[in-house]
Amino acid sequence: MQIDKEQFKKDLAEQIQKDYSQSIDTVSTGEIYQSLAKTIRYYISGDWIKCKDKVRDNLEKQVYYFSMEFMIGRLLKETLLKTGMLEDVTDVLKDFGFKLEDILESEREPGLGNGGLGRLAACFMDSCACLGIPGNGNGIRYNYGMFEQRFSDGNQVEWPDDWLRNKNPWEIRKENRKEVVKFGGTVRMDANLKPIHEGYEIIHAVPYDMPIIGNDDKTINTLRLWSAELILEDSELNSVEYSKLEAKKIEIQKITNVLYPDDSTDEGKLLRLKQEYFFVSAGLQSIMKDFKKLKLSISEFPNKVAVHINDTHPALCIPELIRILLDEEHLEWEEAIEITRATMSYTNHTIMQEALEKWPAHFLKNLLPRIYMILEELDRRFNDKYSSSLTEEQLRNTSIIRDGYVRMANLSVIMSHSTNGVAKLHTDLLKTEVMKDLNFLFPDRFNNKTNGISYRRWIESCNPTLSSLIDETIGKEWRKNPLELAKLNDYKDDSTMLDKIERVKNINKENFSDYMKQRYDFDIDPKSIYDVQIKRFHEYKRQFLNALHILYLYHKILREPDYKMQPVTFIFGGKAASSYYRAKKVIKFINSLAYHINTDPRVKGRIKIYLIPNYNVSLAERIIPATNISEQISTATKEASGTSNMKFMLNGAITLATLDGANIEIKDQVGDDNIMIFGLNKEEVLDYQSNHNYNASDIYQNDQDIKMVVDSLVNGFLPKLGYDGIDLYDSLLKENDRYYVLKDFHSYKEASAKLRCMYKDRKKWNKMSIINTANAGIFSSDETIKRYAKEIWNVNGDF
Ligand code: GL4
Repeated sequence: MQIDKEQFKKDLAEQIQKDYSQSIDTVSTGEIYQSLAKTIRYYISGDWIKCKDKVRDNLEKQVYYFSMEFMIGRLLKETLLKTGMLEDVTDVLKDFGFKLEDILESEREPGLGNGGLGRLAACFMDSCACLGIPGNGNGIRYNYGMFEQRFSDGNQVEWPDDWLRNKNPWEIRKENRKEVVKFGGTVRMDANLKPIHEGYEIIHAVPYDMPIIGNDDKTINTLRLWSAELILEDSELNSVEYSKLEAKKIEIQKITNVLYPDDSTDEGKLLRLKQEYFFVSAGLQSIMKDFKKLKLSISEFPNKVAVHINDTHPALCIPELIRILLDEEHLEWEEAIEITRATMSYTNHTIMQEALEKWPAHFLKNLLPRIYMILEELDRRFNDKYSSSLTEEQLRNTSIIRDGYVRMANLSVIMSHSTNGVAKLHTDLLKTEVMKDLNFLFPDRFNNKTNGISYRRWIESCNPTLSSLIDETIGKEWRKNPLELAKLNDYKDDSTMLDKIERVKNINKENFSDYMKQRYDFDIDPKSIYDVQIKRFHEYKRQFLNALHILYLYHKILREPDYKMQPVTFIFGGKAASSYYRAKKVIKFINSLAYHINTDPRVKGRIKIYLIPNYNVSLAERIIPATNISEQISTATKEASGTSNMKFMLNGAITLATLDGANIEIKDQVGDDNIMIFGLNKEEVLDYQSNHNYNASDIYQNDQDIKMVVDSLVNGFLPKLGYDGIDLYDSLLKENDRYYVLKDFHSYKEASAKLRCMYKDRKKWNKMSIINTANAGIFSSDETIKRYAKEIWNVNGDF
């Protein structure tokens, strides 16, 4: 977008005056950020309106991506880049005496997600807009996002993330588009067998819309987040006593107050279910209203609307759409089912049993009686249709309601036209293990869509130095078509280019080290190898294995004071769920280890270890460009895909990985020589699991190195760890090491040593690095979204 700098200056100053009744030289950077964002939002609003009009007037099919999480990250820089306003706005700010960097830093990151699943949703929204696909997000506007993580005595402490304290300048509250969501009550059938829902409580859902900007200045889609609010002028409130209003308001707002209510109690679980229905119902009602304005036959609905269910959290989309079609549009069951199935598609993001959602039937019956009736009918129809062709066991595995639970994954597969996994291995496991009976019934519905990442954020925005080097080398075409990065393969033996690659990495490492010093007073040596594991803390992701190995190196250095090794800084980042006891013990372990290693003069800087507090998207953007070694070490079969693995690869890090998730596809891209693989593979893990022939104690008893590190969890070797090592010790020996940490220990140790040794030959390392970047094009979320659009959503377009 071409802007007139003088006009922009005036508009910005005026916005500041409106917002703060102050002149520009008296406001803070945080205040400038707010007014700047609003000015930019105003500048793009014309295109936003045009885009909505175009979609409506041309009766284009729209995609609605329903997700409980959208981890969008900071928006200012990305918006400036995509609109082409970055340089002009930097100049304008300079004229006013401000540095863009400071303003960018004052943006609070919306923490509306938890990990990969939420970040994927954000990358997908970005890709839809950039490809010109009318794709809208539908989610929840949580008052408090993912908690802010701090450490106290090495333990994780959770602080509320009050991200809306200074308001979100990108959003627009649309009270006139509010919807009513009904909870509770009873349902009876009238004389014509039509359901009458009575005695329910109503909650108003108010949408807040944010623009999702494409990079051609034209497509601007909408991320719509719903908030539960008390609307004061409504007649329903006549029945509420004035003195009780405040309490009522708090009660209502609770629904969208926090991401992940504590689900260790029934009350917390119920709140989560309420959240799920709340945004699903509001979203679908508003979609139906827009559709009806088109004045088409209802049978056209699936031709104009695709609803995507991001994991099962929004699976209530299915009975909710059926409810609308039956009760409000008065269709027959068969047609309602057909339309619903043709509209819905579902992505499964995990095979971890504990994450496959099951709701106690009585929760649904009480909270959503009409929805529960629909679920019962769907289950009855399914059983009627398939009971003769399935064994009792197959029927048990596939039914929607069984043993007093509603199984959301089965509902999603049975009632949608497409179910996809997120990496080849993951899809394969869904088809052959976790959902094999559903796959037997509906083989055509299962498909793979390997995840992807947005290149705008994960290289262009976060790694400008590497991006410019790539521009210089192969031209700028890769920014439009990331597959063009393959041209870098031609430079893998070009020593000038390899030197440049190294220089870029070193600059990024220095920048990162400076930032860490300034923000946390960490002393990171930019000459050391940056070996990084950033992700949620979970046993299957095995930060524990990484930490045990560091403990091993520590012992080795103490035992052999002159042991020579390439200095390494081990960097961790990630949060543990607040109720996940063991993951929190791993955090404590890493922090204790960091304390001892970083303060022990005998180590002489050979190894250092840092756990960066409050890992989030903005931190990832700083760490990833600076990383040499990317740790992707989950137990094979457990990580559905991973996406940070792709971000690291793109930025030239070398992956140290198990054969899990998308690591396998990364290996296929770069070849065996440019990735370091270790550990058990899928077959070996499945074999241990089915034959129960794994014995962790045997390994421990018969291996001196392993015994030494495991014992140091509990023998006082790390005084800071205190008694907190006991649970971790037990996880290995009492619980027989469910994630095969001990089994993989040696191959991990050797793989890690080999990589460090390879780093000595910098030319070879830089070559591996460039090969990684060159072959990362396939993991662009644009490529992934093109496949979703064509193969799942049936959206046409010239992409
Ligand atoms: C996850 C997977 O754990 C992760 O491997 C995957 O990359 C991501 C996006 O598909 O989805 N599943 C859940 S649940 N959370 C995730 O991050």
